[in-house]
Amino acid sequence: MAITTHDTETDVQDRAILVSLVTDKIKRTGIDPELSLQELVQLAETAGVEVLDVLRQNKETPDSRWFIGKGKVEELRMAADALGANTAIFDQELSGAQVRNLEEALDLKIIDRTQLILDIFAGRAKTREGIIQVELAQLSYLLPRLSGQGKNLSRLGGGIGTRGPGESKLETDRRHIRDRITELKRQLDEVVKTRELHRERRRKAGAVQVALVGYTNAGKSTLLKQLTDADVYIENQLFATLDPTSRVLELAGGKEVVLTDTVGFIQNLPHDLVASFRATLEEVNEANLVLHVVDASSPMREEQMEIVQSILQDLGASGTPQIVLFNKIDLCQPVQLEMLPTGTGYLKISAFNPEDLTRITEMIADELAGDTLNFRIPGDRGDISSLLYRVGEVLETTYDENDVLYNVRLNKEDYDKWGYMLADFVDQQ
Ligand SMILES: Nc1nc2c(ncn2[C@@H]2O[C@H](COP(=O)(O)OP(=O)(O)OP(=O)(O)O)[C@@H](O)[C@H]2O)c(=O)[nH]1
Ligand SMILES: [Mg+2]
Repeated sequence: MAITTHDTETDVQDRAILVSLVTDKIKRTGIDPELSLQELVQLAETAGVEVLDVLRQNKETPDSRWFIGKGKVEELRMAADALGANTAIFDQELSGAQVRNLEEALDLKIIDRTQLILDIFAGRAKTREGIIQVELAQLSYLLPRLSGQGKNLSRLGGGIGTRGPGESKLETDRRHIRDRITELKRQLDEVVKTRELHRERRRKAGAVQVALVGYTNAGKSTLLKQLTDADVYIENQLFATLDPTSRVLELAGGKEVVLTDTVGFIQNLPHDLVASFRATLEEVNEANLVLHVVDASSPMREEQMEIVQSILQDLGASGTPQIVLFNKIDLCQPVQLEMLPTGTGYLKISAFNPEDLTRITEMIADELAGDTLNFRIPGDRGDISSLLYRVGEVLETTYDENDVLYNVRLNKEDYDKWGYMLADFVDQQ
């Protein structure tokens, strides 16, 4: 993707120069700094920022005072003057002192990747839960950056545009922010309890949960919409979805599952955000099956898949059965298609191809269907027979003297749940 710039100018728009510092430490992470920078451009544009230019520097370690080297600070000042920038956005996380020093030296608004992501989330939050979680993440990010901030406090919290925690909330001191954090956590606890009640109800109703997860912009919401006609927000931008949306999906064969769309993941997802969004992300933990949606056309496909897997691991959901959906194959080059892994658990799809949608529901049905087992039930154990009909799908019934032989399809969860009653009746031959 080319670095895009815009010519249109509005009064309120942030006009930014992006800055990337590649240190030895970053090189060791294996993340391509150029791809990361491309992503930063997308993030900035998503936040409504006009990207004017990009500056890069290679340096063993960051400068403790300026983050970038002194000479680069000068270069940034000249570029900002020449292009009329009012903001500099750094691709790596800055300390509070570095932000302050740069702001004073350059008279530019200084923002780092984390703050930019938090700003985008702030603009997206719609539900009470989402709004509380974002503010909590913003304040947690801000708090350690306030030391010695004095009167400049409100300036730091400004963020992109007029969003962010807002000046009114930040004009007081750290103690007030701590109080606010405590209050937000209390409110969040309440909302979380309500969410847990809903979840509990769904669990009791025996609903099978399927979660759409994946890197931001992979096509999760598009798939939810295509599969269930849900009226959800879809945009070619990062973090279009913030709050989980659930819809009933009917599978081939008539079985129904609850399909949930979730917030997209991204590399270096701010830690405060993950912590604050734990309740929302727990929807993923509850899932019986994870549909991992991948943008197969992305040059960062492999890195993105790894990032998603590591976040799933952090959430404790790495053991949940998973189907990988390689989406957007209509945008793939032939060579990209060839490189995609094949086999069970993988599907190559386009969200807009109805045949692929059918293949998805078939694969979900297969995955949830589980294995078939043979049971031998004595004629006087009608209780066990009816349990089999209730929890499994009886495929075949035959009679052998006083016993009834059943061939039953039973998924793993139901077998785990009812095994203590059924195990004695499994027919080994
Ligand atoms: N060409 C093509 N575009 C697709 C396909 N699936 C989704 N898109 C487009 O990709 C963009 C992102 O789709 P979304 O469904 O919003 O992606 P998401 O994964 O929900 O993204 P976030 O909510 O931001 O995490 C939209 O412009 C979709 O129209 C596909 O199979 N082919
Ligand atoms: Mg979405």
